[in-house]
Amino acid sequence: MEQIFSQTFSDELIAIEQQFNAHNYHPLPVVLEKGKGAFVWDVGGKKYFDFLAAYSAVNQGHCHPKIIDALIDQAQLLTLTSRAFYNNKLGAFAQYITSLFGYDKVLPMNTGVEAVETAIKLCRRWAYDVKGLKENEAKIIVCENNFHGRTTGVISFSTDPSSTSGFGPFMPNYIKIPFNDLKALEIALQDKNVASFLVEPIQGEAGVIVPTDGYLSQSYALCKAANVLFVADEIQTGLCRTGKMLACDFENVHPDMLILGKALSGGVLPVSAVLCDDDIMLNIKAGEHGSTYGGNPLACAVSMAALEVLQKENMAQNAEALGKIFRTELQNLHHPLIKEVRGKGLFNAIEINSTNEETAWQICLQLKENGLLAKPTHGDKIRFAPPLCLKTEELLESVEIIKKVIMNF
Ligand code: IF1
Repeated sequence: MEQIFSQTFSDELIAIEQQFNAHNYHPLPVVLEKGKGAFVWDVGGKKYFDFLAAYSAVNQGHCHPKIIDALIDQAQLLTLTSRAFYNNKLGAFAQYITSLFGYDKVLPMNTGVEAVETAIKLCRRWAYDVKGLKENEAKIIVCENNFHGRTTGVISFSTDPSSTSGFGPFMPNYIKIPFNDLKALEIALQDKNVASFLVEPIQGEAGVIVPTDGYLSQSYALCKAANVLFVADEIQTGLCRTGKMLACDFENVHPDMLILGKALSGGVLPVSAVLCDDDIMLNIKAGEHGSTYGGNPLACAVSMAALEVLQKENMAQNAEALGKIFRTELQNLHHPLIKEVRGKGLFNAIEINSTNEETAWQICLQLKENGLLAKPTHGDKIRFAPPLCLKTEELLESVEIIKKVIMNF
């Protein structure tokens, strides 16, 4: 009886959302009402392993007590002043995050794509004021199959029709090259009007595409030789997801510009940031960039707690260890349905060996029935990215669920 009630209730909630909310997503048919750590519960009280972690925004685990405490304490004091006035949290946050990542300055924003747009403006301004390029001629090199957000400016350099079709016209001066192709980068860098190279250290939306070892360090070296800024979009790969604080750390690359978002707030409210040194950051003067909520005291308090939790709970080390188990267990399955298992840390995906795009979706529906939530990306790949607080025994239980579904499919 309980099951029928909760299914009916879920259906009603889905119908209401369908009627009054835009249809810009196609969610898995599950209605969630509670999250804690690596788990979420639907309106019928059914518990699931959350293997999406809100696209890596909930690395610290759902409703982490220390982050929620920081939210509640600050929310009862001061939430937003705008940057028209100083507040007592932004300086502390800026000092904390710049010292943690090793940069002179931070420019705080809200969503990831706003930070990407901010990075683009900083690169162009640096190109004109420091590199000496002619106004409006700066170009930025990006990779095919990139995902950096959904504003019209950022989709201007997307190669994914589902991101771009019907949204033109687009911003010019982007050079698109294949990901993980140093020769293509070398050739593109011959254009003297290039300001920067914007890259995801691992391409997430494209299906967790891990580049060859050395790609990041050699790309960085090519950019330095060409006086071009190396800009890492670590919005999804950063903050312990791949087994290090930053994916760039695997190759000891210190990007000229670092873009963070998502787990920067532990999934509590949108916080993003661009970090770089003074010779880049200080070219934007007072009144030339900003946002109503950027750097608000609530976001600063939450973000400092979110960053602290990652370090104190050794989430990078945990991601590294559990990720190895995850990939080994699934690779050893040698199941014909699994074309490839790839990833780094707890940022993984399996590529489904099926001509039918529906297969990955059906597998995710079966996973849901068995208590694990994951979602396909680009048809035939299923991304597995749980919160980094997952325990070893929970990972092993999750792997058993995945194996069971694959074997019975
Ligand atoms: C959706 C994808 C993931 C990102 C990188 C910038 C942004 C994202 C590397 C923009 C955001 C989100 C957006 C969300 C789904 C999710 C996503 F599938 F879209 F591509 F994670 F892979 N750089 N990614 O991954 O950050 O403005 O969203 O805060 O749009 O459906 P945002």
